[in-house]
Amino acid sequence: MAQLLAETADLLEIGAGDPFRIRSYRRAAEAVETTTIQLSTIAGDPKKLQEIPGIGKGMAANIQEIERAGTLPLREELLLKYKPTMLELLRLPGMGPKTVALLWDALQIGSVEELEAAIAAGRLAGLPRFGDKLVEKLRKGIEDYKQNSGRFLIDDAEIAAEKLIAYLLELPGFTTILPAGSLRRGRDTVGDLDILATGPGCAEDKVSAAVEHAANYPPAATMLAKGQNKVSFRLRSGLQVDVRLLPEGSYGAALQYFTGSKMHNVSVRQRALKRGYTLSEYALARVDDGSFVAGATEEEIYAALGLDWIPPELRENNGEIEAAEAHRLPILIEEADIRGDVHMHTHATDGKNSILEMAEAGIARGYEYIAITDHSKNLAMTNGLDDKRALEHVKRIREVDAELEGKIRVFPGIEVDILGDGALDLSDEVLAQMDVVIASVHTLFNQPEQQMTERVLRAIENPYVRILGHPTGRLLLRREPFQMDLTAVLRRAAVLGVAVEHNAFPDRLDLCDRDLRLAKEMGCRIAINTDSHHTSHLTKMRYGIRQLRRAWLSKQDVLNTLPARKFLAALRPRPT
Ligand code: DGT
Ligand code: CA
Ligand code: CA
Ligand code: ZN
Repeated sequence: MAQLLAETADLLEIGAGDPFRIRSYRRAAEAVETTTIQLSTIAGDPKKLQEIPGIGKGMAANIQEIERAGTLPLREELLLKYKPTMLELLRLPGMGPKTVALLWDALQIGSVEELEAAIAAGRLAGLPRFGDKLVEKLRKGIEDYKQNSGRFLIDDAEIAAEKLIAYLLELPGFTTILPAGSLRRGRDTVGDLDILATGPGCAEDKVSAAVEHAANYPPAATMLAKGQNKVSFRLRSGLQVDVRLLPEGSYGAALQYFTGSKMHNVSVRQRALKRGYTLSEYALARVDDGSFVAGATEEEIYAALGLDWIPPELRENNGEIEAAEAHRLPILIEEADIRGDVHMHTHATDGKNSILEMAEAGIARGYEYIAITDHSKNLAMTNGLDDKRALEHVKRIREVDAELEGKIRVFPGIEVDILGDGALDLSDEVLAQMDVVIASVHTLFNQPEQQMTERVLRAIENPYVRILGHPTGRLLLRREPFQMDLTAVLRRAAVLGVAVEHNAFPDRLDLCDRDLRLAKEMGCRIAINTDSHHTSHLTKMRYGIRQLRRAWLSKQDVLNTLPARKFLAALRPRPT
């Protein structure tokens, strides 16, 4: 819903529509995005809808229309006026509705392909505002976009999977339905969904009813294939889904096969062959007489091959098979091990909630501590804090901490900007008042590698910096990591005792799994944070946990599994 409303605002803006109207769509999109109320439960009640701040009478009607028809007539109308592909132009970095409007008015460019062709032909050169730099940025952006298109963020994929699974379970006869593939392995982005279902209703003589039920999934926008025990379709978002219905006896074999990764499966199959077995998506069987060995569960298949069961996050052919054989698989970190979240924002800057609300959300999750780390003034569009406001904020945080009487500890902190030359955005005297100083790059992402490396190295030399925030600056599917010698930065961070962050927000997820392994090898301390801008964001911790698990990390590798006092003591010591 939020996306449809935001897209409508974009399309109105491309058409230079009434600014008030545009703003009301944007506000509504934001309201829908952040409300904790499940809109489908109150969609029939315009009064209740209008109680949500940001939703007026007109927007309530729009929400009802979306709930009823799955889209918004105004959006469809505007798309017809331009081109349905217009919206994908907006996903390019540096592209806003005004630029899209300009390209459309001057050159009738309405898709990424057309823009690419126009750049290649040099047709942008004559346009006002399109200097060499911007054109080069767009060219690079198209390259990234094409590389990433067709993949989806892990939270979007998970939500789509959960909805589909809830729908499938409405038909009696299923006992287990799980996502396999990259989603089960916890990869940071997902290409398509592989959903595996089993139960008495999937037995050979009953499966056709289950296939029909799956094929009737209302959000399925395009049917791609309907077979005997398989249905494939595409959702409106473009995400492809393969649903497979399996008899109970081969569910484990199918789950193992479709979880992958391909390279893991190749190694496991070779191992099976060496032991006189064949492994397929149906069963583990003897080569000589084809007799059945195992198939109902993954555990019995791995056991028959002399292996401990391997957590899906490790199945990347990275040494997990050898470790499983030697009974040396790590005990991977779990979400329940996390005792605090130390990167989050409040409405003092660009967050949506108060200090107390964030603390209460932390209590609700069973945390022992949080840190409030708002932005600094360099990020003017977030209303970032200057020295004076930062000190006032510390005072308020301490007051809330005291009011809560130990129900949760609320540490004063800051996410201070690393300026272009590596200096920090706030004075040392102010940083000295904070328990958790996170230093992050938020601007000037395009510096050459050496300059960026020196910039970040200089920043972490500041003795008050305790955590390096989202260390690569990537935005999944939108922005590549900036150029930096990460190894050099991690090496120095380890020496200084500066912890590196894993940012659990699903469009960041940096350090990535590979870099987390590197950080551990270099002896770095690691903290995992959600970077929440809303109380509801604290739950995003789980996406980051998946990445830590993919990096083979255990509880003791991560600082914020420690109790409050030990956590503070494990951070880089304050200068004396
Ligand atoms: P994705 O969808 O690109 O994010 O990545 P996956 O890993 O979900 O890949 P997908 O959907 O193509 O296939 C799901 C799993 O099925 C894959 O991880 C392993 C298994 N699989 C698919 N095709 C093959 C194949 O040709 N050979 C083998 N050994 N396994 C395959
Ligand atoms: Ca997949
Ligand atoms: Ca697939
Ligand atoms: Zn940040």
